[in-house]
Amino acid sequence: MKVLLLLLPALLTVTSASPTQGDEPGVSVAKKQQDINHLLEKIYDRLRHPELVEAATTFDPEGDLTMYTDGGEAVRRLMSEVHQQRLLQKHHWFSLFQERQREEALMLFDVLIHCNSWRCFVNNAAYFRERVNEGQFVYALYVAVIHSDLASHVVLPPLYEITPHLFTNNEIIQKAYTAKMTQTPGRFNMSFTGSQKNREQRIAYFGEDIGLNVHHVTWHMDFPFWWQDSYGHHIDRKGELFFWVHHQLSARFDNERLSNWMNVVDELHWEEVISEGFAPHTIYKFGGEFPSRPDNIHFQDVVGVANVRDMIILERRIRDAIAHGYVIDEEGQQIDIMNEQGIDYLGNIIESSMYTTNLQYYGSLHNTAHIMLGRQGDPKGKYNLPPGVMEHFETATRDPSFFRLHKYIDNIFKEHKDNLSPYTWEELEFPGVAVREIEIEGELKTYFEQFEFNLINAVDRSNNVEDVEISANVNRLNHQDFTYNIIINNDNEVDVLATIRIFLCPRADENGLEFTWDEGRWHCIETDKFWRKLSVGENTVTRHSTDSSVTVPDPPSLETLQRRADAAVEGDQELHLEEYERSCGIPNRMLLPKGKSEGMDFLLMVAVTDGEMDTNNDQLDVTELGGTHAHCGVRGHTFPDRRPMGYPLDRRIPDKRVFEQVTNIESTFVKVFHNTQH
Ligand SMILES: [Cu+2]
Repeated sequence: MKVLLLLLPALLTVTSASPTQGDEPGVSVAKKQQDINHLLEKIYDRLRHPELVEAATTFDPEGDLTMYTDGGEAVRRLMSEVHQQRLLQKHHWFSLFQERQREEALMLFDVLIHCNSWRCFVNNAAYFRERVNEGQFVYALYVAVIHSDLASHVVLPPLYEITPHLFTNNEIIQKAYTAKMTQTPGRFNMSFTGSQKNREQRIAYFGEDIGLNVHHVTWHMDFPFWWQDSYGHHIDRKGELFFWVHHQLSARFDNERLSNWMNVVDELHWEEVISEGFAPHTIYKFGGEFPSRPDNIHFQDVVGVANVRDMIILERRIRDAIAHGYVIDEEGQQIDIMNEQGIDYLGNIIESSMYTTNLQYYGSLHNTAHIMLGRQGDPKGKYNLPPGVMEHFETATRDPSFFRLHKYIDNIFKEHKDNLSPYTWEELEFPGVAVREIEIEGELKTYFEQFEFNLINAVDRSNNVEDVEISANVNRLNHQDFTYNIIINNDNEVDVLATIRIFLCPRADENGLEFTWDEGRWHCIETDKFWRKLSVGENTVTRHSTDSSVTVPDPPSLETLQRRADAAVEGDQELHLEEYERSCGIPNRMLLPKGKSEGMDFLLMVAVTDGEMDTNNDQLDVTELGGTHAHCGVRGHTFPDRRPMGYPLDRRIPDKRVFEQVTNIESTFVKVFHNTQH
């Protein structure tokens, strides 16, 4: 990502030797990176690194309460649970959707987020790594690194290497154990679940992509549903982002389906059968196999979670609010949602997050639906099965029912968006600005490639059996890099700041029937959004596909992070990991949908809108705000784009002429080719 060189000057000075703001001097980012690497190595085993072992044995979390910004309140709570032995044991599965398990993980997060020095952070992490459940530890540490200022610039290793069980299948795990026990290095080909008899198998490469899974789980760590502002800051437009990110995931899934001659996915119905079953072929590190679900089962009440009828009632209350145009808060006051903020209220209510206006009344439709779907294999708990794939953000998108659920949720949001009045000419235009030409340099071409990732953390460590090299090979979607060249005229007498929004929209359904503008706009993929200053006269705006603000590059492996951090600590080289700081974002290689070998038709839309009006930051034309702001915002800041997410395609388009009349929105037809011979 070349543009990252233009990042805020502060980032450029980050080297192995530089202290970070607000922390004790002398602790470099490289040292912090090293600590995190060691903390996450072989998480099912005891700590090995001498410094951390020392911390885990001699550190007293309650020894000096001045090291916490909350006076030690959080640490006292957690320690009292430790002393009373109330915490979930180690060597047990962990699910964030289990209330008590989540509470415990958050107790640890609460301790880490209230540390006022790195020493406090790392000592507590080491101490509790040896005392709390491994899944809870990993979750708390990841979320704390993401949200704590102390850990800024630290890169989290890809989760598929830290908890590989949640990203690969049991066949591979078994092979990994055999390789280790027989001391035979192995590189195993990992195939997607299911067989070719299953139509859904055609798009398994999407839901089972390990990079997409990392994006999904990290997004939910950046924007946790349990977040409260007392942790230190308010998360801007969290509800709206919940809508937008999942809407985009649904749109991407539908585009993959269309690329494979399948229809767009149908929504889930509480009173109809769940047509697609799912056999996850995935195993917990501790707790056995993930439960399967046969085809065409009727939804059953889940003991201790919810009845199907409760879900229908929650849905009705929400749809009623949308029809009324207002939601109600806990005091019974009405909050108008017939405006740009309405979607944020609805997102918070539907997910639901702690920002919901009324948890008691609107409940938690999305989160509860995840648990309901996860338990359909054992709804009464008769067989004591562990949670299903839908109960982990790491594994949820594997199950086709994930996309049915999210189409259902998305349609509720659409009902609200469709109630708002369509954008007028005035709301769309950018006076004096005209898009003259949109050209793509390079072909839009996708292909599958092999990717290898390390499985060493999947197997136990033993004093008697040496580790051998073990890795998995997966097929994953990629595309050739390309460049947009956009010619834009600025007929104003002054330079203007422009927001450039790029969307890729499918043109026809699986039968080749062309979508109307109003149908098609809901399936558009946001491929980029950025800011540029337009000089008076003609401007050629060049933008590379690798710079997209919806995507992230492939993360470095834990081994690379270790090598780089070690070298930086020893002073041999600088760390320079800035471009990997965020793992929230669609993998760049998945920017384009697969397309077809003979070429699949898309409409590429470029909307150039007034940057002065729709941004929160006047530096936007020279900074990239950490890369992935379009789906992931900017950590600790307001969302940089003031317009509704998805603008200008988020509202009904009853008359396409309004889009044709404005000069600042133009589109062109493109084809996406899939190369099977790569
Ligand atoms: Cu999600």
